[in-house]
Amino acid sequence: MSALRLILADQLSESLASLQEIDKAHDVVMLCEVMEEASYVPHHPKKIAFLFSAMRHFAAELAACGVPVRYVKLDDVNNTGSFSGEVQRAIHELKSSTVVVTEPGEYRVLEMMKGWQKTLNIPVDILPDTRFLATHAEFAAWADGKKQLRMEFFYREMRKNYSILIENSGKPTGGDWNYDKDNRKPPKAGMKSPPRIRHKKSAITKDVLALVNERFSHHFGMLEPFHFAVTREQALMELDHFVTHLLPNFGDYQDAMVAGEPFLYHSLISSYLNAGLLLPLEICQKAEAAYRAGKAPLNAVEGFIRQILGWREYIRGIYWHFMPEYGERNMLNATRPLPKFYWGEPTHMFCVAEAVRHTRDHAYSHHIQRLMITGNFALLAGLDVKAVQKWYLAVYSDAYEWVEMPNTLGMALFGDGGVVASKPYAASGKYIHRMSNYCEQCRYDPDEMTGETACPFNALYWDFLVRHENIFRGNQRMPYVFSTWDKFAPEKQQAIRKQAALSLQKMAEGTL
Ligand code: FAD
Ligand code: DLZ
Ligand code: SF4
Repeated sequence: MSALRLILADQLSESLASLQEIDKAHDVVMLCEVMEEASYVPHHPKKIAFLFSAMRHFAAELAACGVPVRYVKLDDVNNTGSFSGEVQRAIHELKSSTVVVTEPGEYRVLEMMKGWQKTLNIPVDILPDTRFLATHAEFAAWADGKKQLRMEFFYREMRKNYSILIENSGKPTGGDWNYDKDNRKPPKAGMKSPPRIRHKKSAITKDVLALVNERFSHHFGMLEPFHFAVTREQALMELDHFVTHLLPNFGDYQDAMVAGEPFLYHSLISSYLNAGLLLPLEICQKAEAAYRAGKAPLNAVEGFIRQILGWREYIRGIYWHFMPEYGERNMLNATRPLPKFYWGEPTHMFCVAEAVRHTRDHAYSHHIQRLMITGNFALLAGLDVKAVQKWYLAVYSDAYEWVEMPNTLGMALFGDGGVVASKPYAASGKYIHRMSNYCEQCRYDPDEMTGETACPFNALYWDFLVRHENIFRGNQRMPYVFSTWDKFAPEKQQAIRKQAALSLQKMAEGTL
């Protein structure tokens, strides 16, 4: 028996199921850089460079432990360009008798793998991804029979299952499950991001940067400067830096947005966690230890742990529970083409331009920029859900379909019909003005509803709600919204809708 063990770019953990019980005398571990994966959406060059460099470092670490490794580089002459092609070539050359994989993070790839048994005429063993903290079966059991799948209740179960922030009495630490009432403050005047770690480029990284520059410079996004962690050791440094220096303020400024400050108190660990360089439980345990040692307050620690133990696991559960039908949903029939300003063309909306700038420069923008700026605009303007998802999947270094899709389609666009979000995350310029200093630098005015300088988010907000009145008027979580609209004089209502139409027209013309 000789197994070909294929490891994907987002599976770089020694604890991976398909790396256990390896027979070093006969088995071969394969990692391959393939054009199909690098270009099925136009991934940000930083994302491609991060993944290729992390793959090469991981392969070298395995080889140093005596594991036979077959590493296929993107520019190897015989590279067939796809997972299927590389598996076929490898089993032929190595005379493998079986293929072992860990389930991938995307339905498309899972279907591909399932097909190999037949097309390549070889047994394919697809193992569960034990890096996640809730199995598919556990999520399905939790979801079973529930009318609404609310993250908050799933999260409480996860806290109990893993004894995170749980006292001996079984009660949540501090008495409450959720401390968001103490979180989410607007930014302080003059607030700056604390310094972040910058990792020195290894020879491997330098080679990868040259390759990515040559092959992918036509993709949206700046390749350099490049300071990503590309090994587990470096990723652990990032985590320690965050827990020591930033976690104490994480909760307070989680939703704040500051011009020129892309990172603030966010952890920046999602790329490392999703690629396998960090594991979710170790992150939660380190954060809890900081609280127990009196080094970070409970509101920050609980809020941070909720993102990982709660939101991240819940989002993955939703993806696999509802796919493939989930990916076809478009509850609000959103079909407008994605405007070019998502790809860096100019827009006068400072908040949107700033979120896109951060994205272009860092392959990163933080959660509230993704949700309440680019996501909110896409929701209000009715942008095509598939085009928006493709954008999010391409431009962020942490994006894989299992996590991108429910966040985009479900949370930001309400396109799944309210599975992830019980009400749409729709907001006017007032919210953005409160949570950021963006509006001070914008040509639009968040206090104006109509006219040349009115903030486009304002009229679009009302227009969106009225367009979908049949869905939202009865929503119990939006009690005052329609009563406010109803109180507007008919002329005001008409002027707002006219202003929204004008903004959509300007958006199409590229002048918004
Ligand atoms: P922090 O703010 O420091 O949060 C800590 C960690 O919590 C993150 O690293 C992440 O692992 C986890 N987390 C927080 N929120 C979520 C969430 N909603 N879903 C899953 N994990 C969460 N996250 C991705 O990892 N990949 C994506 O492709 C992705 N696409 C998104 C698209 C949209 C429209 C929205 C609204 C959110 C998306 N998110 C995605 C969730 C979130 O925005 C990112 O996880 C976060 O911004 C990553 O930055 P950070 O590591 O500094 O996170
Ligand atoms: C995103 C990505 C890219 C850009 N390139 C590769 C690659 O060359 N080789 C590889 O193994 N994986 C890559 N990936 C990640 C895959 O697309 C990812 O594993 C699937 O989408 C499943 O999550
Ligand atoms: Fe954004 Fe409106 Fe503020 Fe301009 S005024 S930054 S468009 S919210």
